[in-house]
Amino acid sequence: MAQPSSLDERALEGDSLAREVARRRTFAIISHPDAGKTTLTEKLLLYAGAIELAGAVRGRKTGRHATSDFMEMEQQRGISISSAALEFEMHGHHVTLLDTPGHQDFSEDTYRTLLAVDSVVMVLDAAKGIEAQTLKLFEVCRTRRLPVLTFINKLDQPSRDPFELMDEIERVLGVSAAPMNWPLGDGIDFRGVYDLEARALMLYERQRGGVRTEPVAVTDPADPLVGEMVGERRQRELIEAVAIISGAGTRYDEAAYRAERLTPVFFGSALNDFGVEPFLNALLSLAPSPSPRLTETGDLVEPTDPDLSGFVFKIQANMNPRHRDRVAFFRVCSGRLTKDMAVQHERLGTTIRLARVYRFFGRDRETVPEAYAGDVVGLVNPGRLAIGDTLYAGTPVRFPPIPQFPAERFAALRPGDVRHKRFDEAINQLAEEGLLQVFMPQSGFRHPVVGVVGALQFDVIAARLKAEYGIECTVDQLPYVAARWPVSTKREAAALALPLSGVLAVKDRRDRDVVLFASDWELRYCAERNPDVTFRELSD
Ligand SMILES: Nc1nc2c(ncn2[C@@H]2O[C@H](COP(=O)(O)OP(=O)(O)OP(=O)(O)O)[C@@H](O)[C@H]2O)c(=O)[nH]1
Ligand SMILES: [Mg+2]
Repeated sequence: MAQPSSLDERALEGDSLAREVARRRTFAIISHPDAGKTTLTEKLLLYAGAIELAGAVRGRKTGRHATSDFMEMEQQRGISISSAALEFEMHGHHVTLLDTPGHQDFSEDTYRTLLAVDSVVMVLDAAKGIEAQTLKLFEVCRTRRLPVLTFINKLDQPSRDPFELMDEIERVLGVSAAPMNWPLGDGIDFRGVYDLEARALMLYERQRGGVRTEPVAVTDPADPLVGEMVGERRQRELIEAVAIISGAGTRYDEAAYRAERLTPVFFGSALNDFGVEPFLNALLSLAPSPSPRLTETGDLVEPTDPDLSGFVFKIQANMNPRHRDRVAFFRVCSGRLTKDMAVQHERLGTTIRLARVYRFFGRDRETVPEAYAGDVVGLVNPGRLAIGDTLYAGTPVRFPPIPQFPAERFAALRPGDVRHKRFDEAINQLAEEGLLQVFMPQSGFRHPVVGVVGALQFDVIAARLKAEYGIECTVDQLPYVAARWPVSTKREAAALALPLSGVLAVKDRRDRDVVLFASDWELRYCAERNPDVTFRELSD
């Protein structure tokens, strides 16, 4: 694209950049497994008009699967394994939504995704409140300074007292919780929610074949209409609750939300489409547009800065059987990205051309002519892009590296047939995605040893090797719990003194020495016996 020549043109260009940035909302949905992230995602897409029919997490009856659970194993098991990017337009906003997996074995993928967003939706199961994995992910949001909106889900099932849930959010997460609506009953007794600001009842009525929801404006909770619609007992409870909330409760405060000191809380039921539409509207109006990003040197890159910059936070191969390729997911942090533009590859110190730029919708993709700060685009550029790479045009920048989680489980992979080249290629591609680390034993086994963070990842590896590469593979789990890269502090490295058992000497993909340890005991033993060697947790 030609550079704007005159001052006027530059000002116009700046205006349009500012407009594009202001209308963008980029967020991730997080929670403990099974709270309903994928279901909520699907319903948000439905309201946004981005899909016509909601798929189910376990779509056996209808044959329709959730858009964000596109991997075969996700559909079979009804869990999310890998984050999915979904982009759509709504009410003049350009929304990028990232549905993340809740299971801790896949949390590295979730952590990376949290680097690419500007805010977060936290989903809680109304019967369970704050669960372990939600707490962990919330802590990450806090360190990343991400504002959090809360959706308390599954009110159609027996739920905990809403005050107790609010109290738990405040106590366990250490933030204020500001209710935006209030539930009337729960489980089979669930009658809907009262919108505290709009003073409207949203009724939840079970009907054959579905649920009817209708906002009904009322003057306040004591309005006789309320009693008519939900019964006297529920009305009394609501009057009491609203009195407590307006007396001692936390009110929504934009500055506190943006500063991660407060989370606005909404109640609903994603599965029954209840409370999803008002939540989506609130999301668009409350969630922040893309914020400035810190570079590795501590400078801030403004989203409206005219020079393009951004980083790769995820790589995934073979997302769609029709396109067997490797996609690097790139978060734009500033400027305007246009198709075919030439950008600097910071790590390689070379120029690359962005010839294939896509916008994603689950597994589906379309070519994008341009993208702005906040957007997540898929770049197809096999082998040249790695997780954490910065691309820029104009002023050089480098975004902070994306830390890799240390592997805690190890297994030898034995392919059924002997197409070694194909097998090596497959393993290398999965390693590029950060799904596994590959090691070659120095002696003993002939097969590669892979390291992962959680055991479920072994199932994913076997399933993907079969589905995507046609390789049947046996996974033999090995009794090691840690990998360390020995680095000698002396110039002439002596041979390592290793115990006779409980360790395995291997090489990594870059042919560096690595030792696998069966327990802390062997690790301590080695550290004591090799005082001139530090055992580093990660290679880079
Ligand atoms: N009763 C009820 N069930 C729900 C509701 N929302 C989701 N579910 C069910 O809860 C289960 C888990 O939902 P998912 O959307 O897959 O949960 P998730 O948070 O995406 O789970 P992971 O991605 O595996 O972490 C599914 O069986 C859903 O049908 C709800 O509002 N009410
Ligand atoms: Mg899910």
